[in-house]
Amino acid sequence: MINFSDDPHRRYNILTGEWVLVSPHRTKRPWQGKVEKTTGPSRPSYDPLCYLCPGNTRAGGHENPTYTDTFAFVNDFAALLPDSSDGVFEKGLFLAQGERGICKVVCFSPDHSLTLPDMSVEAIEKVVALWQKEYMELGALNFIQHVQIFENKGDIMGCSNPHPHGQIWAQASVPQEVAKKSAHLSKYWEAHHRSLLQDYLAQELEVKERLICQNGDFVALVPFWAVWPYEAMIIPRRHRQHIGQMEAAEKRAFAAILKDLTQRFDRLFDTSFPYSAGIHQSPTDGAPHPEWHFHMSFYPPLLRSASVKKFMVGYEMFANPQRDITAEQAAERMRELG
Ligand code: H2U
Repeated sequence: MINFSDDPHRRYNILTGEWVLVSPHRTKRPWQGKVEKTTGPSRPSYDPLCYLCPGNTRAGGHENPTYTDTFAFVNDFAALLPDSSDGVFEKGLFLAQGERGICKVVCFSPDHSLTLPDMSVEAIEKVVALWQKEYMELGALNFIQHVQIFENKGDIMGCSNPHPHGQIWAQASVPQEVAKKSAHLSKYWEAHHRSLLQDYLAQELEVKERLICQNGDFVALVPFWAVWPYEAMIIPRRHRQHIGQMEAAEKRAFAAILKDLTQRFDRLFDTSFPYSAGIHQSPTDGAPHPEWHFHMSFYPPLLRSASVKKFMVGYEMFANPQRDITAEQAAERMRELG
């Protein structure tokens, strides 16, 4: 039998089919590195030089409206374009495919000084409503098969501006992370006619070891197969394929658990916690996708303090991801921060 808190072992990710190496015995080794507390500089509510603040002119020359809650616009430096070629290039072993799409930037608040955990549940609910609207509208376009909603937060994650914002990339093909999950969700659906993630959630609720926080409609937990030290996932209790299916009360509950989880993150190392977060949900390719169960994942890089991050290098680049602190230990710390 494996002792999860002592023995090196591998854990399987049921959504992607990938493995993570867990080395819990290594958490007992001495740590001689720095542990710093970094409370970033406080920011004004309005920055005349910020390209996302209301009323300001963006780099592309467009002027932002004096928006009062949320605001979405087409990225002035979009990675995908709606009218580019979608032709295929194939010559010998060289294969390429033109990719069309639409990229948008979503401002969460007009207040430059805030981040999601600082915002009220009511204000976060408006962000959720905008995500729903964008998913439905972009997904309804004929050439769009997938809509990726995400937030990149913090300098350490390469975020270019502290103004609270996220992005949406909608495109003509289903990207590979989603395709992997689709394959595993489908296989389970075909075999059991049940949502894989709903059955996984039921098991997590029974053992309780990896739960962080929950409300009537959502559960936040550290997944069994977490790769990042404090990786987390928000899963709806009901089988919802995409965020467009959330009713008014669920929208409020989603906003509430987003606030609860991100506040805990900020308390963990007493810093505005950096992460990449994204919503995975049913592709918009016109197929019914009964297998899909939407969820939001948080991949935060920090390991030990506001300045000590985990590096995905060496063995992780060449073999497979590895972690020391177990998912159970991470979840326990996150629970205590409530
Ligand atoms: P990041 O902070 O995650 O880099 O996102 C900011 C996005 O805002 C980035 O994709 C876009 C950049 O292209 N942007 C504009 O669309 N207009 C601007 O005036 C500056 C930045």
